[in-house]
Amino acid sequence: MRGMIALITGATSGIGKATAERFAKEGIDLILCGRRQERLDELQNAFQDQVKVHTLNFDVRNKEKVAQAIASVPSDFKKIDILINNAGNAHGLDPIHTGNTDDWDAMLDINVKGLLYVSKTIIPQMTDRKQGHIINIGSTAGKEVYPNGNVYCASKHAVDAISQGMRIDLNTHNIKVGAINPGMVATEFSEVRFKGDIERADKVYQGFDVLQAADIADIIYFVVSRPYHVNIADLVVMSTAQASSTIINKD
Ligand code: NDP
Ligand code: 8X3
Repeated sequence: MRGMIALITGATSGIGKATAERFAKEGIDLILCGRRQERLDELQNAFQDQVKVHTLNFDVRNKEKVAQAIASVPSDFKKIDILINNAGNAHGLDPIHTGNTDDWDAMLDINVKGLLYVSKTIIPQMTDRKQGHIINIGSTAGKEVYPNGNVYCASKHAVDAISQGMRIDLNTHNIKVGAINPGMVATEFSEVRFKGDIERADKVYQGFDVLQAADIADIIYFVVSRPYHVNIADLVVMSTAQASSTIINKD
């Protein structure tokens, strides 16, 4: 896959970071996006001996900044072959009647609108070339709803619908669109959800053999490395111990 270029949102942590590592190992040049500049710099230093790396610091919520950042990539990074729409998080875990409206805004603005803004900026160069691969990171929360998951689940159901819509609308443009929907993965996800309460976050992933970010990165690499006529459209991936959002075989 040497010579291909991937843009990964949310590359500073978790699934996005592990995917960047995996892609670098496979020779895929990288445009890495996130808001934490120090981490972007660390990633650039870590991978630049393996592949070409360009970093972009922007908040996916800001549509002007998204467009400016992506327009600013040097000419040798303009032909983006693979877009990994991964940036996102849950904010809060509250019943609908006591939920925090700032949390709702964050989840819908980042997970749904941010994904759309990034996609809108990148898709035209794919349709022009009649080639490209978009992978949206959904969730089991986009396939079912769990107690107190309300708006996060809604945001991931929206990602599910957007993935299907993209696949339909981009069909005649020869563009591959797929979604990968993980169950629980041990990342900074719960730390963000519980607003820095590490003890509470750690408990989410204790007592069972939870998926790691590298497990998802392996699958993402498998998906992007299929021949061009093969499109893995939709995958649900859970740890063996997990049967649904609420059924987990814990010690
Ligand atoms: P992490 O918290 O480890 O990573 C989230 C990434 O998103 C970070 O790189 C963060 O970068 C970026 N991000 C968050 N908000 C913004 C923003 N406003 N603008 C730009 N970038 C942003 O979580 P995960 O790796 O677990 O999450 C990645 C994706 O996987 C998300 O879409 C999540 O919903 C999904 N997912 C996670 C699961 C899990 O159990 N962990 C399971 C199923 C799906 P920075 O802060 O530097 O901007
Ligand atoms: C993350 C998985 O079950 O914590 O999307 O919502 S879950």
